[in-house]
Amino acid sequence: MKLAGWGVIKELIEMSDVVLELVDIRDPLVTRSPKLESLVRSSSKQLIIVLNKADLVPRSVAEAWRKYFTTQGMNSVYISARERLGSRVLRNEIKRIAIKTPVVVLITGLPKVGKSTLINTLKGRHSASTSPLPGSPGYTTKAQLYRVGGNMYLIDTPGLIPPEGDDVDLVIRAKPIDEINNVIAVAVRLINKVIQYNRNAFKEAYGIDVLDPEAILRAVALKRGWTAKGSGEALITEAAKAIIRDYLEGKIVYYYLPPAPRG
Ligand SMILES: Nc1nc2c(ncn2[C@@H]2O[C@H](COP(=O)(O)OP(=O)(O)OP(=O)(O)O)[C@@H](O)[C@H]2O)c(=O)[nH]1
Ligand SMILES: [Mg+2]
Repeated sequence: MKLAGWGVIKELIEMSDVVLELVDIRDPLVTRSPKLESLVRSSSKQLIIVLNKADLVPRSVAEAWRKYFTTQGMNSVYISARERLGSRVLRNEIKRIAIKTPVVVLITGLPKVGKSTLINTLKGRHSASTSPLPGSPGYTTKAQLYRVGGNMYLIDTPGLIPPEGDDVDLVIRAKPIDEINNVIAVAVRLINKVIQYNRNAFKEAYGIDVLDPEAILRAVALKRGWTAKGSGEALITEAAKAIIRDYLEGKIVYYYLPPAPRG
């Protein structure tokens, strides 16, 4: 995993007409990027907040988040890239706000929000890679465009947003799991965050019916047979990594409702 940084994102934004900001619907407020949003605004391109992984939450919650963002004057849709749900709504929203045709679409988002999955969903089986659109500003860059519909092109390179912030969700997205420092402490933070919103999350994911983070780590290790030879002690470092991986892959579920509108 190489984090390309903001320079590349800026170039990609310049090539595009509509920018999709993918966020994880389990925690949209933490996985959105105010910095990306202000870059898009100042480049006068259009932005859609795409709430991905909507298969993990009740529809009413997905609706509440969509409303929350639209009330704030932002375009927003919810989808499940993995389950291929909502892509028609997304395409229609892109067409609705596009100020030119053909429209060039860029997918951006933090690591593991589902960018590659969405690119594949939109490409479908039939789309072919095309050379850069003649006359488009991206003509000189290396990025390829995929034709994903009559008048719609998708840039093949996602804009990878570097995670910046202290929330544990951002900490685990910032590095490959094997390079995370104090991985047990990080997993404990993650477990506590998840439990705060869903006391049953680890019961649902692993059938483990305890709430103490270290007990959860031990139980996951024992369940998977990860014990030290000789002592038989649970290898909780391995369990910590597994929980982080499972969280990023969407196997651990929680959600919360958007804040009430002010005023
Ligand atoms: N439940 C659920 N999981 C999803 C969805 N979309 C993607 N995922 C999972 O999320 C994980 C990350 O998806 P990717 O498409 O690789 O995400 P990415 O943004 O391309 O990640 P990087 O390339 O590492 O930045 C994978 O395990 C996917 O299966 C979705 O709609 N629902
Ligand atoms: Mg990817």
